[in-house]
Amino acid sequence: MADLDVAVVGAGFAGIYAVHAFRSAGLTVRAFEAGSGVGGTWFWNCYPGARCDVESKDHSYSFSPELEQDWSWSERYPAQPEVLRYLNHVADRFGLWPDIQLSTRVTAAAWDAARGEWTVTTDDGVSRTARFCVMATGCLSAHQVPSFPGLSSFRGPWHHTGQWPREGADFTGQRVGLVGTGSTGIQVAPEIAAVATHLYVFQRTANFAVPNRNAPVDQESDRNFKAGYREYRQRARESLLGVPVEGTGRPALAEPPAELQRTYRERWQAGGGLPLLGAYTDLLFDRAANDTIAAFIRDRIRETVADPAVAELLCPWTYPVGAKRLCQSDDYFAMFNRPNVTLVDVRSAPIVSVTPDGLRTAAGFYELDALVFATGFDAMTGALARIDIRGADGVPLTEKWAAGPRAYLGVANAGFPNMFLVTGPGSPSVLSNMVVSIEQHVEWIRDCIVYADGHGYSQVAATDEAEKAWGEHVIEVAYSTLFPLADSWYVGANIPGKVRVFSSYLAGVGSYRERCDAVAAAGYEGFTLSPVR
Ligand code: N01
Repeated sequence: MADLDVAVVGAGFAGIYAVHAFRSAGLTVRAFEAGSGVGGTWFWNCYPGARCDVESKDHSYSFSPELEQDWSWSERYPAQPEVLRYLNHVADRFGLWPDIQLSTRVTAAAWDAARGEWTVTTDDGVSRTARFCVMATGCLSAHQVPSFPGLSSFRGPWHHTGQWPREGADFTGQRVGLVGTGSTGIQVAPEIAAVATHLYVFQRTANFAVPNRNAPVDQESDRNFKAGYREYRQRARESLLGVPVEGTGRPALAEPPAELQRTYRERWQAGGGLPLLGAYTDLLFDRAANDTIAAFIRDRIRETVADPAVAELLCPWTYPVGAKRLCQSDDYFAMFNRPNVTLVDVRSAPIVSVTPDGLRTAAGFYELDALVFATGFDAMTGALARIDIRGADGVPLTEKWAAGPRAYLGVANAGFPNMFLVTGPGSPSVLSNMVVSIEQHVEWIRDCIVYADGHGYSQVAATDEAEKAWGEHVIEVAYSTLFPLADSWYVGANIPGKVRVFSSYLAGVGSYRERCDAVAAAGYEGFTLSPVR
């Protein structure tokens, strides 16, 4: 008999809820977490300025109406320490700690066909068996440091934002180089600039960013909002992106120019990326429509940045707005008006090497005391690829995914029976409100296991045909949008040599949920369920 009903890998938003949900269904469960605390992405990304770009009322669990009512967020967009406090509170409140094993990295997971169970091995050298294995490993948890020649010779400290030192890093009085200007770089830069003698921002691709208009949450509006929280959550579940967004319902290209500008301005003033991207029905589908919002944002950059040459360099031109994650910051562009900040274009003159004293580009040398890499992640597949996962006949997952990741509904892999992925490739995942998607997946997986147990099945395995058809559908939907036009981590373009595959399902969390529910209602269509031998 297996040690556990379910082994869960990871204890971020997904793993924490998985422990609660599976346990509540009467299953024995243990989550293995590499970090010394829970939180996943919110544990590791403790760099200064780390903040969620989804509002706190959305970036929170909906499974417990009591939790939802009792917890009050202090800010519209929660900062990393507050999200971490929230997740620790959830673990306390639901008594999850006995079933979460911290500081334990899962190194391997192997399917034992004869016994019909997974053997999960951890870095303490211990192996446990489990009937089911649930990968709650996160989409953005394998950080990526570029292989610049000479990095090991650098005399000062260097940090990747995704592995930030828990004791913090003090840049007071230092010359700091920051590589990377995605969501993370844009958040950390103003914090470093506020204390450093000088900050050099090494930019390869300019990024669109919109204001947060972050503000404290006042108690009265919090009370009023919470009175309708259940209905709001339902709308979120049925929505496109897992956040209810009020659009105009009209295409931008049919809008009179003055009205278009008025709408963009209003939404820019209110803050947040989703209200802008959701303003018109064609913004993510038609390049000409998208150009209208791109031009609007470039104008705001020019308006904010005093030096016209710097402003031009900060203006993105090479991809549609939203096709890379739309960044959010209240102070990134204005930061370039500080005398102690220099923008360095490493598109025209790439980084050549790191020396003991600084960083060399094709055009010059920058003397530095510290280096910060906000260079992103091996997204979607990286965390799984770093575990030796072997399915039926010992086939490694990395081999199966050599031509790109595939998973039926983004939740199960053909050839890997009784293994489930939370927000895996082929599900809405990173192009949705992650917490909405996590809850939906965890509940669907729980129900599937309960169904199998209740009907005398010991094995649940996605079929090749179902997985293939789903993969084709995901790609077809993606290519009806503008998303594939960017060299983004959404397609794996940020990792040298990675196969380029668009791996998020873009038809919306509402219709995706319907599809998953229909699969379940049809007795898990697309899966083979095998009886207990
Ligand atoms: O990573 P990224 P991130 N030389 O991959 C540059 C979520 N998130 O950590 O664009 C020079 O987006 C790279 O340049 P380029 C969110 O979903 C959320 O910022 O490839 N530069 C790019 O500028 C987000 O999308 C929040 O040309 C190099 C940057 O590094 C995701 O995490 C906050 C380079 C990497 O950008 C990832 O964001 C933070 C090289 N060799 C993150 N290699 C919020 O909730 C890479 N770059 C707000």
